[in-house]
Amino acid sequence: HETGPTSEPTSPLARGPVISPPHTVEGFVKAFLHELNFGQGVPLATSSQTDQYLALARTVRSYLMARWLETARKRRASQPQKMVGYLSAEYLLGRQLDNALSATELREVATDAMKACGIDIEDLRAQEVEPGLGNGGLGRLAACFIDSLATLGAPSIAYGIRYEFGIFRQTFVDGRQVEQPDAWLSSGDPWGVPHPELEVPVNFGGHTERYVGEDGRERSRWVPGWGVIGLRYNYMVPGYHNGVVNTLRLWRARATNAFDLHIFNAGDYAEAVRAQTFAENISKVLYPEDSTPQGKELRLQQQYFFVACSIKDFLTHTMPKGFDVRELPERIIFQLNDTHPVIAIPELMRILVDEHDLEWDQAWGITKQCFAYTCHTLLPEALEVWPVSLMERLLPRHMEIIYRINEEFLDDLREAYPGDELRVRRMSIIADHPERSVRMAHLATVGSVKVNGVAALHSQLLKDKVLNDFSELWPDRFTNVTNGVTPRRFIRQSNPALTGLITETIGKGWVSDLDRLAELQAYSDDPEFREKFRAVKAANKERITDVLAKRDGIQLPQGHMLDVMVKRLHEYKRQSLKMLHIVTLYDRLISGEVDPASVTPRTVVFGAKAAPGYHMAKETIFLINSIAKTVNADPRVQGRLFVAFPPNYNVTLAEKLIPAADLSEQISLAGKEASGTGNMKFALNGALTIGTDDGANVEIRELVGDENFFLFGMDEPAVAELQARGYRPGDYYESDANLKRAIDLIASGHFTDGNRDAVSAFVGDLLSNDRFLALADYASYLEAQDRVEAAYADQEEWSRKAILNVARTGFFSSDRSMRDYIDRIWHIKTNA
Ligand code: F58
Repeated sequence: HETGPTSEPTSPLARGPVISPPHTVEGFVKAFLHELNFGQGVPLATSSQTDQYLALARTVRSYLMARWLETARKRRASQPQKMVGYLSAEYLLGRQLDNALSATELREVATDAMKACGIDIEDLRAQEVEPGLGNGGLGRLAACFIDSLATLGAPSIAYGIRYEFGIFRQTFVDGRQVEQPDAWLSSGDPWGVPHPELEVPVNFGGHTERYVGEDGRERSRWVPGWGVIGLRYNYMVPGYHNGVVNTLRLWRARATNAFDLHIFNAGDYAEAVRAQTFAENISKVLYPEDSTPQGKELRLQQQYFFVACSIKDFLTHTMPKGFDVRELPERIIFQLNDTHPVIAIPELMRILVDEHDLEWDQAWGITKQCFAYTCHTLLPEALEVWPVSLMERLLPRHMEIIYRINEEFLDDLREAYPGDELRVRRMSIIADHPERSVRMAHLATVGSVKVNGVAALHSQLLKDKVLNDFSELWPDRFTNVTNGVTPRRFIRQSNPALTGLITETIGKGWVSDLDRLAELQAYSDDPEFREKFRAVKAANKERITDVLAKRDGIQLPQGHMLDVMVKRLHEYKRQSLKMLHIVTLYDRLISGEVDPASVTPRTVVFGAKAAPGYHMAKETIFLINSIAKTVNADPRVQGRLFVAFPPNYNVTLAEKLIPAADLSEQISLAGKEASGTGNMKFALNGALTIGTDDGANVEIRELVGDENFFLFGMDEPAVAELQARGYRPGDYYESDANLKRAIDLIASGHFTDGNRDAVSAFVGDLLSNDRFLALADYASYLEAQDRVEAAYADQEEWSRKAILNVARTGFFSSDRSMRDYIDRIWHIKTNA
């Protein structure tokens, strides 16, 4: 597909450019009706909205496809050229239609074309089910990055897994989370282009055997036990207004024919079908764990499956036939999105040594240059390890290769640090305790040109703590690339009102050059601009009010400050701290301690999914829902405090919610949130942040200025010091009257219909454990929230701060992140 035909085409048609359907209403209507009639097989008159949506999506796809083919043709013509291969187990894409329409400048044409067919395009837009092929920040980051790579015209290809079921759909039953399967493919996959004819075999299991090669050298060979087939699905990734369309290639697993045939011939039909299911399970479902990966065998199968398909695909389809693998470092750099694809390192070694007959040293020299690794965490329990026993059973040849990589690495270490056996053991790729296992982060670090963290503080802590031994050995290998978000989706598409205001003020170049937002600074003192800016916020609040009413039957009160905390539910993110704040606000109102007329009316919106097996997180969800129910029903706080927790927070909801927010909650314990990317989206949409000195909050505050950010809580060194001293949450409870009242009110069963048992586990943990020090930061948080309230009372000043947040956060464009990777890690050339 990327590689051309082997002989010169004879027909003149084969030499001409690809013909796109015309960019006119008429042309679009024609293409649409063609898809509807001959693709869906229905006439317009009797077509359903699903038919119409699918035909519309396929029509837009055909425009993309023309550009995709053209992009590929140009790339072929400019070879050899170094590319980046982005390897990620997750892509949290969000809906595709809007993005494709605006990238290709087809929005008006498509809207008018639908109108000509008697269809409101808005109705069709609502039909799209977002592909939720990711858990949270890491998956959404990958989606932002591929958008930016296309917009920068970077020669790149992204690889991942086409999960049949993405992140679960969250529902609440009696306030408790219940997970439903996300059957995103059930009404078709109009954006995917399948290529079932291009099968990639992937092997597993079996054993290795030694043999002597023709050259007299002793070698190892893998005799696999079983295998599956990888099927290719291409998704098009359009750049913004630049004609480039890149590829996201997702793999689906299918049983091998040979496997089936063998069993069919043995006459066991049922067993053959079972084998099929077994193979297809590999791409069946996204693991819904966030932050703490589960060491499940199927997960390792998924990882190897997509990595093996991707490397094979790159070598055989993207590289020209007969190219010399010794040139690989000049042709590709694979970016490892966390440790999930790290098995790619021994896989490339296996291909070079076993299949291309390279000497070990030469193969290792090449392999080390072909990878770079991004770490997304600081939680020690989140660093992936795989039991050696499992690795040996599933990937015996890879285990051998890992052993040899480790052996040579440890030899080097003993030379560099004679006598320091403790250090050698700490750094080893193989851990001995509590179980012999492979430390994937160590393997990644040893096998990569660069290792990066995702925000300045995080990268520093990686060097100083998590991978300290490695950074001492190889200081130049470590670097930082601060995360970013795509302004196309998270401003232009999600906030058309703000987009209009910015464009009428500074022109439209900012969408692909976000630093230009700085030009808005001059307007922060302009009363007229402030007025318009407030009108944008008000309109976005109206919009989210409509969305939540329709989507969930939630009636948001009007005229409130909108205080939003949306992210995965995790103890380190401290939704519990936010809860304590709400209880305190509520308590102040019902106790008569404050005059209701004097407090700023506030609506708190939560959005959060908990990993299905994460008990404490699920208890927290139940408690938030319980508090919401009680608070919202209490006439004493009506019009002053409201709590909303719409279920199933996803990209589609984020796009409506974030632009409406006044206050962005980024309250993780310092040193635990690697970066955060929601924090960037809120600031860019004119919300002020209340946050700790953590992750990218640090950089946001530096850029927007202390006076435009509500900082609270301990910083990382203070946290470390307190933990070293011995943290005792009970002390804070005893000594802080506000805190005691809030916790006592929860413990009394006030929010759970008098049921104390329903909250005892949560309260017990808070008082005796509180792993993420929520109680220690409570007083400081409360004080910061009081500052927020005072600031919000002065709407002119608040507007100024909000405008400055927008104007000063252009740095957080994922275009800038991608340029950082390109310049400092990948060293590739862009052609746009
Ligand atoms: C997130 N990690 C970080 N992991 O928590 C966040 O601070 C950062 O902004 C973001 O990455 C992007 O760099 C994250 O989302 C996961 O979801 C993994 C999924 C697979 C299991 C382990 C966690």
